Amino acid sequence: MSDLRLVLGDQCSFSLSSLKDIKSKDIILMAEVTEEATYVKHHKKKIAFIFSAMRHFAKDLENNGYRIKYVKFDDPDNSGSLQEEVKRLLKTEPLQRIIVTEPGEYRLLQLIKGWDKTMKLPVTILPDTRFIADHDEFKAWVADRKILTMEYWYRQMRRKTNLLMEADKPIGGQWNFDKQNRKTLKQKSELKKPLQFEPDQITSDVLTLVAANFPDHFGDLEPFWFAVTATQASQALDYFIKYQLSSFGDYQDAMLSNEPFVYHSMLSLYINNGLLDPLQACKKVEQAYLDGLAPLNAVEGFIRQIIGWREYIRGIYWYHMPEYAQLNAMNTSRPLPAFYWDGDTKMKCVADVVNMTRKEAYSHHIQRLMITGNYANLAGLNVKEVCEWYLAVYVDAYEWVELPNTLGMALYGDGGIVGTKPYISSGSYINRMSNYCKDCEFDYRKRVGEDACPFTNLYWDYLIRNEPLLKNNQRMAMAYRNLSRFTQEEKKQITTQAKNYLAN
Ligand code: FAD
Ligand code: DLZ
Ligand code: SF4
Repeated sequence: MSDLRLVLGDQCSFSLSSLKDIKSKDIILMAEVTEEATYVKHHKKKIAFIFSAMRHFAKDLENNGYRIKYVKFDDPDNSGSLQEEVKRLLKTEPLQRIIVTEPGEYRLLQLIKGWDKTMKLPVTILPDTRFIADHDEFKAWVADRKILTMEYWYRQMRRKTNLLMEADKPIGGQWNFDKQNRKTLKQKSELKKPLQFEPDQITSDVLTLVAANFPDHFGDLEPFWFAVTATQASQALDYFIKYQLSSFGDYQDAMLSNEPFVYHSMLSLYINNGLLDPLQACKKVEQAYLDGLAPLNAVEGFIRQIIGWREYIRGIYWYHMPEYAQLNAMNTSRPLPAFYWDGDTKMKCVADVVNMTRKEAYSHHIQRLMITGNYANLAGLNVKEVCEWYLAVYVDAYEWVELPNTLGMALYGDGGIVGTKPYISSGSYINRMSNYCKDCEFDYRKRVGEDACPFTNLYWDYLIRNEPLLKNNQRMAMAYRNLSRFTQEEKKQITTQAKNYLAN
């Protein structure tokens, strides 16, 4: 008897554990379903990317001789859910077992775990071996410590992968060159965009389908230029290494209006859906350093994002779910303002990030953190609504990676699991790292007054409002020392203006 091998939308990899030891009579099932496409209202480009990559991967599997059942979204018999599609296949094929690589979302894992009973068939859920560490390694690491500092996890991953190592020492004599990676970029020099691809017939069909079926989802569908095959994603990586990697480190934190990519790689979407293998990508980047094509601060910075942050974030998610998704340490409840969707705000920085997000389904890390994330935190926006926004609007977003980044890193909603203090900044730091403020109606220096920058005003208001929660945090000591220099009258003015801003 044969087995059913279910492959999910973000599992477009030949190296998948569920495809290992596959027998010629086994059937692979891939399905485009309403339930997955609408459990949050994903950006149109994200749906198109996932469907097109799925269709290309299914074709590759077929060309390699695998038996595959591919259910298109507009198949008249499509039931709309993965569970019902599995059941439908079981009606026509005598299958003895369901094999699947574990999904990246707790909700889906729970659902699949229940199939043993609902399908009356054994379900084998295999580890996702596309990550460098498995769940047990992370658990063991957590067991040894009170504070989960990413840097120490990263060092463990460096030793494990042997990336940028000389025997047991880091190349260059230090593990981390982050201090060199905060240069500002006030004007556009020769910025290149990530490598872009013309839609082929498969992608064009998907674009028509998405336009017809998801008209009320956020975002521009076209122009659509993402890689949708492993070969194209690998070309995008090579292009990044050739043209952008050398400056990646220096300008990692820099923001420029109308420039969503700066020197960022725009590879997360391919790594997360399986078109690019994270370790192989890091090895290629390491090779660029060894060949003298890129400096150590850039190469180390890039590798740290992937083997350090990416693996750490995933570890946090699985270690703390499902309780993690319910946390709201700052007790926030303010509804998400409409400008997160339409970009209609006088805050130049926020408008730029939202507009870029609408256009590209992308913004880079510092924009997600210091602009939309920082604002959400300072304004006390409802954490669930904010997390749902991030999950919907970014092409690389799956809950395992989106949730700890948003709830933990950006909102401090996990009360200090990911970060030891809230990531908050006033307009001054935004001005230092970007060119937004010079064209803004607000004045980044002012905390009160008609043109006071909302970030600057809310930064101080946040400290005042959250003093009981934060004043004993050692890492907030400097901020509270600065606040203590304000008179009661100054504090009152800040608070009054903040109330006004938030009400409007
Ligand atoms: P680069 O800057 O070129 O970095 C290289 C690679 O490192 C990325 O491709 C990515 O694979 C990895 N990486 C870097 N930082 C992180 C991180 N913090 N966590 C995990 N991987 C990282 N990343 C996602 O992949 N999906 C998300 O849904 C997501 N949501 C985020 C939400 C918030 C509020 C914040 C602050 C960050 C979020 N990130 C998310 C992390 C990071 O912003 C993106 O990985 C990055 O912007 C992707 O763009 P890039 O490929 O150009 O990255
Ligand atoms: C995000 C997404 C979308 C939009 N559509 C599908 C789909 O139609 N079929 C599918 O198998 N997966 C899809 N996905 C990805 C899943 O919702 C889910 O986020 C990941 O599989 C978690 O690892
Ligand atoms: Fe953003 Fe304030 Fe600068 Fe305007 S002045 S761009 S609101 S930080």
